[in-house]
Amino acid sequence: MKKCNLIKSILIFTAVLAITACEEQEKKKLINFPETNLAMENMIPKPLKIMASNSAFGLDQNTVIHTSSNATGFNEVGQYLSEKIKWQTQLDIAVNNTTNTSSGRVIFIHQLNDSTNSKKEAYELTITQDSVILSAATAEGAFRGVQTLRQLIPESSNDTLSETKMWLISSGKITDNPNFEYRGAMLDVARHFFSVEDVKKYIDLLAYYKINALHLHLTDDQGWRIEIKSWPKLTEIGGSSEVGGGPGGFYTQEDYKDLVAYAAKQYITIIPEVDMPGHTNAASLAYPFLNGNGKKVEPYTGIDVGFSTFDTRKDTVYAFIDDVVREISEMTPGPYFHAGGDESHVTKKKDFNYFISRVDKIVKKYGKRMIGWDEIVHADIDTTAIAQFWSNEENAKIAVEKGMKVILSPGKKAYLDMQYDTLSKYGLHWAAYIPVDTAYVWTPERYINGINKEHILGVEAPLWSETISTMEELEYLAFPRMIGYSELSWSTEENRNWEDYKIRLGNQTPFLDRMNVKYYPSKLIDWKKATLPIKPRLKD
Ligand code: TNX
Repeated sequence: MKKCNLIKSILIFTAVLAITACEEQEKKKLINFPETNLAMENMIPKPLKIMASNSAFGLDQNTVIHTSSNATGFNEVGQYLSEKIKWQTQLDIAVNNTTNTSSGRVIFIHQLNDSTNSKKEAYELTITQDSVILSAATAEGAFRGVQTLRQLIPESSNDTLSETKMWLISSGKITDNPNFEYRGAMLDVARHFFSVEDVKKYIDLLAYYKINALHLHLTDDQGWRIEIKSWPKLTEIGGSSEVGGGPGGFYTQEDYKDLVAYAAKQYITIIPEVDMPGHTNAASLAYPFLNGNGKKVEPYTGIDVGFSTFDTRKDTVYAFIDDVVREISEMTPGPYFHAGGDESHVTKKKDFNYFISRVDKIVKKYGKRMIGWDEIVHADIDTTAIAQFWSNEENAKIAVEKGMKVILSPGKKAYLDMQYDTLSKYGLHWAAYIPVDTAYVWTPERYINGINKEHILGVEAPLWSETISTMEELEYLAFPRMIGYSELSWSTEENRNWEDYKIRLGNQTPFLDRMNVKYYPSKLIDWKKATLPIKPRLKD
């Protein structure tokens, strides 16, 4: 019996020794982590606060993801992170797997039960040697935090640290919250049509940079791109043309719902735009009673603007608009409906204002808040409507005087369809040439005298498509400038700095290349072609 006890004790002692030795070895490995600096990582947009603790979390095949149970949407955010980690590193990381007994390191996506925290996109990321804790009050906040975490995973693993591949994530703490609640991109699918697949790729790219609104310019003189069941000729006739005479195209209602749902999974709100009373040639071609310019309606495939208008004095026109707004609103969970209102050069001023105020009421009837290009401010509209400033500063000031909020899309700074310079392959230059630095170096909070942060809902970068018809051409104009607009709308003024930004931008190449993005390789940026694994800094 005694002998038996002795053997038992020896065995336990040996086991303890073995475990301690293992732990020592593990610790040694940790000690040998290279010194990191979280504050120097290539995050875009730059987070609000970063505190580096100079060590690292080793992401490897034993890492697991846990999410708060019963927290709406958190499990999905965990699954999304796992998919993205797999896509980048090939690691299969289990999410909320209760049968997994491995003692690997943990990424915990945790819901903060702080009812006083009204910042729905805020998050905190605490990275230590043993764990990554991502805390947020909402799944949306967690999703934004996941983008930051993705940006911290290095391109290559560090194989010298352990037998298994390990991706070292710099340690420290990030506290983050957006500067502006609206951070948008606009895509013109009317001048040239872009497929559901193309738009989904754009959404994936936008989500990585924490953009939360995608405004789709669905109708214009050259094409009508959204199926309206009660007015089928809109797409049968109006959908079959585009700039330059190509075949056009349109989204069925199923396509549109698919896009809305795809964007919603990445916490991006789709904002549908039906541009009116101008920019309506395609609609009037399908239903000539809508036309108000007194001319015979012909198909239009050029790029002039300002020649078309709805007839603003016919009740049947408003009955038509009622159907269009109703059908689109029913498929759009987001709070906004964009009614256009730009460049209605052949609509009399008083007719224009009458039109906009009637459309505002229709939009409200279907539970949406109207957004319109800055010309709408002259109409008698509710102050909950939003003016999208693009060219006329006086209009933006009137909006603010009326108590309306403003979205900033200055043509000279934020138009993605402006050429980079005289050599640019695509784009226009009526507002300006916009090189990559000009696109970034401006201050939304002080762009228009008297319009301050409190008046600004956010920033949006429109991409008009007169000169582009393929995804490659879209990418050439949108990237890298769109990445700068993400920082201009998410990060605070103190955290924005061109010299610092351009280095981080140059380091986006692994991601952009992996996404197969044909960005414009501006000479202002030192594009990093390959990232080498970090060399461990051995202490002994
Ligand atoms: C102006 S910006 C327009 C669009 C054109 C764009 C081309 C605005 C509200 N209207 O119709 O596509 O310029 O840059």
